[in-house]
Amino acid sequence: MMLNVENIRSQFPILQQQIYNKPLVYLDNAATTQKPQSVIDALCGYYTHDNANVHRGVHMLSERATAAYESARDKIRALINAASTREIVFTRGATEAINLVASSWGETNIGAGDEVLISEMEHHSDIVPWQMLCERNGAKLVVAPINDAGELMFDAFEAKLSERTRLVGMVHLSNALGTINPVSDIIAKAHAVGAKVLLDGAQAVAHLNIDVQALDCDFYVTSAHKMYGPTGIGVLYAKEALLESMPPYQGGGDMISMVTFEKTQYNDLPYKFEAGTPNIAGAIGFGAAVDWLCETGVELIAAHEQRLLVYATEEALKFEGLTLIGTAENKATVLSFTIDGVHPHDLGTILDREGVAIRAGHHCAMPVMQHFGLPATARASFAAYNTETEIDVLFAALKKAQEIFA
Ligand code: 7TS
Repeated sequence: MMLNVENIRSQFPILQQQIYNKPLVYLDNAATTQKPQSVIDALCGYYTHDNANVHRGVHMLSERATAAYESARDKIRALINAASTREIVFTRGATEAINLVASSWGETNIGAGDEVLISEMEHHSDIVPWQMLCERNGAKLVVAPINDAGELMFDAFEAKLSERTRLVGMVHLSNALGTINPVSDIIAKAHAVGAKVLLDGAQAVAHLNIDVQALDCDFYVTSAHKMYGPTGIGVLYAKEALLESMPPYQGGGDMISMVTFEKTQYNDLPYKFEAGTPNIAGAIGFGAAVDWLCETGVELIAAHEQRLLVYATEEALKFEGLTLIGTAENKATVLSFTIDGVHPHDLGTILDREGVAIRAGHHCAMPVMQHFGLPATARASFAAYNTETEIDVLFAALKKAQEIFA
C-alpha cells in the first residue's frame, strides 16, 4: 500500500497557497511540520465548546476539558507504547523535557566526577542542559565522535562508557544529518555500565515506530509540532520508578496534593511534574495529531519519505558542485547539503523566491557544523505531503541559484 499523497495534501490548508505566485513547496519539516485540518479543528473546537481549566472544576466544561486532556495523554502513551499514562508528562516541548530531566534527575544523580555522555551530532537542546548541569555539579560532559558520513563511531562511543557514566543522551534521528542512531545497541551498552539513557526523539516520532518498552530507554522526549501537532507542547516519557524517585521540576498548582506552610505533599504521577495550568489546547491538538499519524500510518509515511529521500539523493549526486552533508547508511527524511560558491543563506533566499521553503543555517547543531568545517548547510526535510514534483522544483531552483552566483 502507498500513501495517497493528493488526499493528504488536501487535508493541509496551508499548502494550498502561493508564494511569490508560485505553489508553496514546504521542505522545512524538520523545523516544524504543517498541521492537518483535524488538528486545527481540535484546537478550535476546544476553545469553541469546551474551554475550562483541567483537574479543578466540578462543572461540565471542566470535566470535558479534563477528559480531552487526559485522553490525549493516553493517545501519546499508546503511540510510543509506554506502560502507563503515569509515565507521560506534558512539557512545552522536547527542550523543556530534557531540561526537566537535567534539573530534576540530574541534580540528584549527577555529582563531582560523574560523566554525561552525549554524541557529536546532538541538537543544542541535548547539549546545553547537560553542560549547565555539569558546570553546576562538577561533572564532566563527554562526547562520542561521529565519522564523516555523520554516523556515530560506535567503538569510540563504547570506549567512552565507564562506571563514571551516569547518563547517555542521544538523538534518535539527527535533524542536521538525518542519521538514525542504533539506539537499541546504545541502550544495551549504556545499561551494562549502569548508565541511564535519554533519547531525543524530536525528529523520530513522526518518521519511525517507537516502542519505549521494547527499547528499554529510561527517558524519551519529543515535540508535537514536528509531528503535525501544535507548537508549545511536547512530552517526557520516563520509567515510572524513575519519575517516582525524582523531585518536582517546578512548584505550583496541580503538582500538589496537600499544602501547608510547614510542608507540601506532592501530587501523584504524572501531575507532580505538571505545575500550573498546562497547555490544554495544545495537548488536545497533540492528541489529534497522534490520531492523524495513526490513521495515516507511520509506516506508510516513512516508506513515502524514504522514496523521496532516495530520489532527492540521486538528484543531488548528479548535481555538479553539490556536496551532501550526512550520508549515513541508516538515515531518513533529511537532505543536508552545500553548493560550491553559494552561501546556504543565499540559497535559502533564492529558493524562497521560487516558493521553496528550506532551512539554511547550523540547525541548532553547531558542533556538527564544526565537525564538517562549515558555517552552515542548506537542508530540505520531507514529510507525508511532499512529492517528487516538489523535489524537481527544489533542484530547478538550486540550478537557478547556482547560475546567479556563477
Ligand atoms: N532535538 C532535535 C533532534 C531537534 O531537531 C529539535 C528541534 C529539538 C530537539 C528541539 O525541539 P523543540 O521543539 O523543543 O524546539 N530542531 C529544529 C530544527 O532542526 N530546525 O528548527 C528546530
